[in-house]
Amino acid sequence: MHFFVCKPKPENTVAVEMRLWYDVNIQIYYSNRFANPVIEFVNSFYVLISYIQSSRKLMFGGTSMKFFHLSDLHIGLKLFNRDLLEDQQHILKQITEIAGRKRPDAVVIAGDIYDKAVPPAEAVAVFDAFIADLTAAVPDAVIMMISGNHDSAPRVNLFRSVLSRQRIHMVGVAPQQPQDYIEKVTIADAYGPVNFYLLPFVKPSMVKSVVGTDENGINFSYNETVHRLIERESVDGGERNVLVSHQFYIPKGTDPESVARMDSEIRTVGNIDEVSADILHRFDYAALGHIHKPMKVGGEFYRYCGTPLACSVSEAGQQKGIVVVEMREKGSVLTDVIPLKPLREVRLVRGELEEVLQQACADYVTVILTDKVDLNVIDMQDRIRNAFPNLLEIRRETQRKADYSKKFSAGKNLDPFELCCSFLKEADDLERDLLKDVIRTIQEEQ
Ligand SMILES: [Mn+2]
Repeated sequence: MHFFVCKPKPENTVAVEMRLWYDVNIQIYYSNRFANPVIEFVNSFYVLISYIQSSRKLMFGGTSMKFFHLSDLHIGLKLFNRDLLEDQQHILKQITEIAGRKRPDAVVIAGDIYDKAVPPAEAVAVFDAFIADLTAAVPDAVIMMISGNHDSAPRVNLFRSVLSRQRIHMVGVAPQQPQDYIEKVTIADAYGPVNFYLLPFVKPSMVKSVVGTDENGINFSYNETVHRLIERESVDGGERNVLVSHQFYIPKGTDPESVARMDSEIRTVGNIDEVSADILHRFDYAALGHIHKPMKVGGEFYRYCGTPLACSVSEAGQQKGIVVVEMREKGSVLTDVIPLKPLREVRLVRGELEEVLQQACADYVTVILTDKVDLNVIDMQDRIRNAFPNLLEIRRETQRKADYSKKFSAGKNLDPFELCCSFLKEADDLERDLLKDVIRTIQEEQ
């Protein structure tokens, strides 16, 4: 439960203050026009009830605001041409159920709502159902989301001002003009206001009319752009502030190549999109999206929550979850992760064919075969597909490749067997025996 602190006193009202409990006072503002005494009474009754609920929390603890940090839903994503909509529906339903139980004051989705800028109609329907279910499960919660690099900014921005009146803030488009600022949504709890800065994904070209260009009229780097965009905001350091953003933040001085990136992320050549995370220090918490593996960026409270559902085989084995953030008094933030259980895991199954077949399951599986002997390809594929109805791909680990890096030393007088062995370096005893047989047969035929 949250309540909005109404300060200063609204115009044309009379304040009536009463003591509720010990030092908990409430103020009710009556319109001094008394247009309709019945409505005035009903309104003040609602105000009273909401203050009593808040005050109860104040007395029994748990007054701080809690929010869910999610990102990278990638609704509509296909994994090896397999439609994940059923899996995505399952995970979104789980998020809704957890929200119903934990009752967060806000739910934040830090970009990449959809996988494609123009999502298929079925994906839009899944997202629509998710938001409808979520608002039904937690009608008091404020829902905030931004567009990611996979989303279409103007599409996410649709009905932005209309939806904001329903406490749903869908911010698709970043500031466009010098007079525009990052959308700020303020929610108050017993400790005062918490300001959420909702910054959608930006490319330098998208905000050059706001942050400017260098002396030659060339766009600034991603790093310079995001820094300038955030630095021009007047962030009140005395209040609690949260940044919601979808960029590639890395701790200052870190090599971007050292950050574990997933196959489902769009990467820029030469990591030109990196942004130094020192800019995040203006905030008490940064709810980030873009990196698909859950990780922190140079601090406990600057973090990527990761995808709620694995979007690529490279994410196999990662525990996905919702980051629950509790904002207590200024300087005190608590985080917790609630694990999510997918309908089907994304897994790697590695081994020789017979071992692999014993691990039959309905998960999304990439099979890595380590067999050195040749397999009947058609038969092998059929057997694997039977064992794994949701097979993604089959990889062969032992691929015989010629080593072109070394020069062939024709000067050495090698017999045919030695020559072949020097080429097939990894051959085992069985294969060597086979090789001997073949060479002998050929020599006998000559
Ligand atoms: Mn993403």
